[in-house]
Amino acid sequence: MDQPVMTELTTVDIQKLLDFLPHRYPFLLVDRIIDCNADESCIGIKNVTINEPQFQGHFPGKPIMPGVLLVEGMAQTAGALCVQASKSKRPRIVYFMTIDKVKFRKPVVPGDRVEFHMKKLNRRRNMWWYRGEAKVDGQVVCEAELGAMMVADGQDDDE
Ligand code: BDE
Repeated sequence: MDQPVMTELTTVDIQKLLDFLPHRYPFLLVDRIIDCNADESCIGIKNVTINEPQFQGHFPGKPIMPGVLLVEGMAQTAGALCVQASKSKRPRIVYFMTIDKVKFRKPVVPGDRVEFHMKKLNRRRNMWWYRGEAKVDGQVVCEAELGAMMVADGQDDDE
């Protein structure tokens, strides 16, 4: 029998998220991150509620989560993951550069708990690529591949 592999899956609660991400109301689109596995993978959680500004207009009388905001939630989840995983204490900023292979599978509505499953595809120097699947009740509602550049926030050189 193999020895059990020791893995430590960590949670980022909302207080820590507010440290890792610069986004604020109405544009912080993740409530919690669970199952962080170093910089490899994690799951962002967003609880969708009718009390969100986008539902005023998308659409009047027919609230549907805009698909681009699901992609933004993926980007924020992956951004928090690579900021948290970078061991350096120097502040970092993540710029998303590419979005590929996006598919919107099912509408997301108030009451849904969206999970942003993010998995690292590749990393080269300061570029990171992630594959994301947004799921509600275990069903994929949106998928995408994201590329981001992480740079020092300030005068410091990267790395
Ligand atoms: C399906 C797959 C992925 N994303 C969204 C859908 C979807 O069903 N969108 N529906 C939009 C919609 C908008 C209005 Br205004 C409306 O009256 C209805 Br009846 C809709 O289904």
